[in-house]
Amino acid sequence: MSQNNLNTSAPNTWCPGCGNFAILNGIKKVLNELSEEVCPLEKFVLVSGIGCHGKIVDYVNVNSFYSIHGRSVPVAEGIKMANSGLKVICFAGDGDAYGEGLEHLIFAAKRNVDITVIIHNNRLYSLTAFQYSPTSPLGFKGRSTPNGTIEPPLNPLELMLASQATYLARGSSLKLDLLMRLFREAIMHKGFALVDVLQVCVTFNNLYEYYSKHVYELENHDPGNFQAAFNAIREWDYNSDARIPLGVFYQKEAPTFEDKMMSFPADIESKDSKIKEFLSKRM
Ligand SMILES: Cc1ncc(C[n+]2csc(CCOP(=O)(O)OP(=O)(O)O)c2C)c(N)n1
Ligand code: SF4
Repeated sequence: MSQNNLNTSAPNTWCPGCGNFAILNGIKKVLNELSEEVCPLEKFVLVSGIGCHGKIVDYVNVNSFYSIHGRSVPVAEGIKMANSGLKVICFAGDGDAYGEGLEHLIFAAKRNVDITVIIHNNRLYSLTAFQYSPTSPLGFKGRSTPNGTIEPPLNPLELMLASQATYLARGSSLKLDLLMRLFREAIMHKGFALVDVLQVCVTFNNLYEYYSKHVYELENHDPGNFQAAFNAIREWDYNSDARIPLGVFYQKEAPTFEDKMMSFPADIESKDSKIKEFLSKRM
């Protein structure tokens, strides 16, 4: 079967050399493969927030929803709730998901909603032209912090592990093969999956050389081991000069929010008489 190039007629406005191109090319290849092996393209829905990253949904010829800044995760959750047969992939920026939309991310992970979240983590607000984000390193000089930030960065994977996410990985826009493997695995994972992609913004925060020197692929790591995942995630805190591990940190099987929703009516019925008794005493 010939591969659909999934191109659209929308002119691409990303800067030449932007790491978003690796994410775009990777997801198009993975969607093509999965549409041949797993489910047809019309079963996929892409959701994005607002930011440079958000434009990705304009460039992939698959059903999509352009949501608002910080709200792509709840929109993705809603789509999945309304039609659990769909495979929902959510693209968000670090400002988008780790800043304004952080509480949505935490609760989606805690619920284990069966969606895939791909973070274009360029470690700043790029569309609004160069402000610091939750993952910017300490001392980051941008337009809103000309003298450098005075707060340390958030380690989002550590927070996601504590929030009970069931698939956690880190990729890099410099390593396309690994990125595609992580996208494929995350989409196939049953439950909440997050891939944090170190996406180079060549215009405002060109970390190409830095990442080239520091990233390495995890080896002999057991993603089923929570403590090992925690240690590997803590190896680099988004600030230090430590080596930066890439790959799957954590994966576990757990019932999804949708599975539990399906069993909800039966449970509530069995508790119905107790609820009525409780209410009758208080009325
Ligand atoms: C509700 C809302 N809040 C804030 C904004 C302004 N805004 C648009 S994009 C953006 C930051 C984008 O940064 P990020 O999410 O990291 O994406 P990037 O542009 O770096 O891909 C902000 C603050 C908005 N459009 N809507
Ligand atoms: S400003 Fe940065 S993130 Fe936005 S398109 Fe240009 S290189 Fe990419």
